Amino acid sequence: MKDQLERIKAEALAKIEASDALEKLNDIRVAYLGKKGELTSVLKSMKEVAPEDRPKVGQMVNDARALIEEKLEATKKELARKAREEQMKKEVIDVTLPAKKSNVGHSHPNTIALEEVERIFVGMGYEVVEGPEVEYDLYNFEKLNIPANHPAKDEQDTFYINKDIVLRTQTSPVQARVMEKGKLPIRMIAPGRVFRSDEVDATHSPSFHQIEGLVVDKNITFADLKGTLAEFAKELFGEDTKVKFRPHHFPFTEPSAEVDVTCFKCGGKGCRFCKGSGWIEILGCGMVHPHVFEMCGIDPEEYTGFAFGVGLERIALLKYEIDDMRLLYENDERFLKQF
Ligand code: 2NM
Repeated sequence: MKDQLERIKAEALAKIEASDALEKLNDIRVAYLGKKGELTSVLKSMKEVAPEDRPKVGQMVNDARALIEEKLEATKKELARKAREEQMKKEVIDVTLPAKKSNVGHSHPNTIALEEVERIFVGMGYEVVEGPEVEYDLYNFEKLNIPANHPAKDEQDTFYINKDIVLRTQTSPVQARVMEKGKLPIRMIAPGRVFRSDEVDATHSPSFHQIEGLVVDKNITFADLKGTLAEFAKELFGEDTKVKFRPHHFPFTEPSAEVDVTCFKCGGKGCRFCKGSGWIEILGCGMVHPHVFEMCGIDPEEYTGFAFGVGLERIALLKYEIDDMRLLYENDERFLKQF
């Protein structure tokens, strides 16, 4: 019986020693210590042992059991440790590897210029309003005092979707829509993409951007227009900038003017940048035509207002001294990353 116990013990320990997985350990536990296990069957055959030897044999069985259990437990821990070690090796992170360079873009010069213009007007209490790029002829032309047969409506200038719908040629239809809503007074700018049937060259594109402004209130005068735009020019091009208003014609304003600013390169003396004149043209403006007010539901006897329009690309080209508008649309990174 003693030999049998020793054999069982040695066998169990050897198997435990040789096992390389947690599940195998469990099988060994069942095979030796389980209800039908080998050690248990030794206990069951105790009746064959002489009564005086029974306590001693019982003690031996218990010792063997304790030893096997101990060995099982220790091996289990060791296997778990090894498994964890393996996993750590597999998941190791090499912190010395150079990081992947993330390519962060930045604002397009048009966007930088737009945000600058918005900042200036929002600072003066204006709201920024957007509207549809595909517009009714009614809002793009009719309500802005540009009737049928007006030369601005020529197919040479305008992309027609059908006879009533066009790609907007200006952002003033946004202002016609705001006026029509009737909430007065109005202080707004309308930035956005506009479309004209132009050939591409250094200063033209069939799709470009405009920022138009509109102020409507009681007692708004041409002096308000001049003061506002003079302030705008100073903020955009520098404190010493002066403005000059030249009479002009727009269908939606009367009187109308074009505005020049003193050249910010030479201060007005005349240089290559301003082609020797000392002045640079930047925008068009005027007092809103009474007829426009009427068509947009505002009483021109009670309200007056001024409006203006600037080309965003023109501002960007001037501010960043870019000599060809096409550069703004090519999206060549080598060009864009300079701003
Ligand atoms: C310009 C020049 C002059 C203008 C007029 C209006 C409206 F909606 F009030 F009639 N919005 N913008 C305007 C006036 C635009 O762009 C060169």
